[in-house]
Amino acid sequence: MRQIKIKISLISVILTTILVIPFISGCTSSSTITSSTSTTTSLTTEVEATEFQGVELTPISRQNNNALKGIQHIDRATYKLIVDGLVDNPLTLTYNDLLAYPQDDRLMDLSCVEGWGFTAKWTGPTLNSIFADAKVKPEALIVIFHTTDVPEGYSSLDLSYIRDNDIIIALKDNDITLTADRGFPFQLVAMSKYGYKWAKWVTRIELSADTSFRGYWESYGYSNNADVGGQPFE
Ligand SMILES: Nc1nc2c(c(=O)[nH]1)N[C@H]1C(S)=C(S)[C@@H](COP(=O)(O)O)O[C@H]1N2
Ligand SMILES: [Mo]
Repeated sequence: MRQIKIKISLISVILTTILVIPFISGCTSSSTITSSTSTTTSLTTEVEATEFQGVELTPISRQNNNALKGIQHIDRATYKLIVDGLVDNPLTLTYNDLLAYPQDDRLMDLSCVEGWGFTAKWTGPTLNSIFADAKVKPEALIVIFHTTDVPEGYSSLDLSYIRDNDIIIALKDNDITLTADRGFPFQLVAMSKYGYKWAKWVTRIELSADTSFRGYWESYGYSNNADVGGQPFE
């Protein structure tokens, strides 16, 4: 009789174990699924735009690429954009600082001087909003873009051109955050200027009065004005 009682309680322990353990592990795995789902969601919410303002966009997969020293890899967590030179308030901006500015959209063609081009939706802060924070001095005439591949000054544009056209720096292309090959953290959207003015991988924006400055391509004779349709060489 005693033996039977022990056997019954043993059976009930085994049964309880069989019934309860899958329930506990089921809970555990379902909460794991929930958290991994939310992580996945935050990475996949970006959907590439195919059309903007009634115009069909060039898919990113068909957008050509140009990099004179290969793709530059910039780390989002440690990235800093310096805005200095002829300013009263030099800035050091993180990637999150750039995201915190109002983000404007532009429908714009990038036309490489080599003959290819594409149409995209570009999104990011205006340089005017950043320059307002930097308090640009009245003496400033040009804006020099320093990049990781040409730190001494990749290219430049007139400050009046940037102001009058409300030029943006694009953090997104067709609603997708730029990848390294596309110029992460941003590409300058140099409206109506040849592609070589569309600086990628920018780490420093310098306000200057030195109108004799010539960027990388410009020093090889490419037009400093770089108007699309105009003379590519000076
Ligand atoms: N820092 C940097 N920016 C750059 C270049 C480069 O080599 N280095 N290439 C330029 C050229 S020639 C063109 S046509 C465009 C191409 O931009 P995409 O790669 O987004 O198409 O980037 C421009 N910006
Ligand atoms: Mo180009």
